Amino acid sequence: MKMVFRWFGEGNDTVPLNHIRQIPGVEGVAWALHDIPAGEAWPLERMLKIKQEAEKYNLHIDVVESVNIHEDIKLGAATRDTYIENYKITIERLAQVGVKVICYNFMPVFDWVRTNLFEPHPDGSTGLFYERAKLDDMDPLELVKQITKHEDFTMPGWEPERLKYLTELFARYQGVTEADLWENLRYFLEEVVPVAAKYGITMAIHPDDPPWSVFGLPRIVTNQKNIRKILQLVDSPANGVTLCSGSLGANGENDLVKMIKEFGDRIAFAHIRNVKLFENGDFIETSHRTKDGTVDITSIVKAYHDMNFKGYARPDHGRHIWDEQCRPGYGLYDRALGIMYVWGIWDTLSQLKGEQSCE
Ligand code: CS2
Ligand code: MN
Repeated sequence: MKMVFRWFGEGNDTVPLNHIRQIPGVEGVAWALHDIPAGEAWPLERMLKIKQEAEKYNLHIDVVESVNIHEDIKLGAATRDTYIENYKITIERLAQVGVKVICYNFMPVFDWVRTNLFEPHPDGSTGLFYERAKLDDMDPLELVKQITKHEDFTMPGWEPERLKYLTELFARYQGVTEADLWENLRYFLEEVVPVAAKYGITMAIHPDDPPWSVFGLPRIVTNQKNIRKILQLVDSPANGVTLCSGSLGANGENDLVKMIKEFGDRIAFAHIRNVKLFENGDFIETSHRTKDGTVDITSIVKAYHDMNFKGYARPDHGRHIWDEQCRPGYGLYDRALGIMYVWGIWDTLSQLKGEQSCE
């Protein structure tokens, strides 16, 4: 398992690279050019600059999260081919700087959705929270206002350029069904997966967060059956998955251990996070520790260990603890604790098996 840490880039992240490299066992950063609008080709010079910065701290840049997909591709609009061509150019350039995995998602309009970024836990820390009844009653524009009211940071997936045309976008999604979204994903994958394969890159789709429809928009990366179907749409090792235990775990019916066993080597990137589910359908992000949430992180790490997982992994969101000034979900402290929890399980299992290292 190759541990990485999500990093938003110089000047755009409160966590500096020299701190990231001090987290035990972290070898690289999961990065992106967050200011480039979806649909544009990423410039090579910018990629080279990130590589140079990371390498100063002995960190690799093998994993990109995310190269976002233009809405016209998800909508299957006539203009999609231009954006797909740009995506292919980005893949080719990313390969030139040594990237191995591209994480992306296929959620219409929004990326992850929560109703409160600072919901208190009993111990005084806070976590990202989803209140089902509140969301069901909410106008999407109101939610955008709430998520973006903290002007000192942009939240990934809630970039201003994406939100500018929200009303228009919602109108365009009227009548777009799950079947349409499947068809548009198939079209996209048939175009880009052969290019990724040619350049030794794996495309790794991230599950929808939460894994159900919000605001009436279709969502399809939601469960084992659908992920199986996605991997079969283009049956190539270059068509992989980012298995996010936090996103999928928000639906108590998703069995992550079963998914790890089934998808095996097609998991290019493991996101490890715990969430606590409530009976009314609400959930809150917790520490990584198994007993703090509903997701059995211990068994998940064991399943990766049992299959001798060689892919990349990262802690997913963390809580907001110790008054850290940071982007909610993306502080240093709780994510670093999460990494140590994962290594604790991993190394113990290795030792029980008579292995030496934490590779
Ligand atoms: C999520 C997403 O995993 C996460 O941190 O909050 O923002 C994720 O990065 C994207 O959906 C991947 O494309
Ligand atoms: Mn994730």
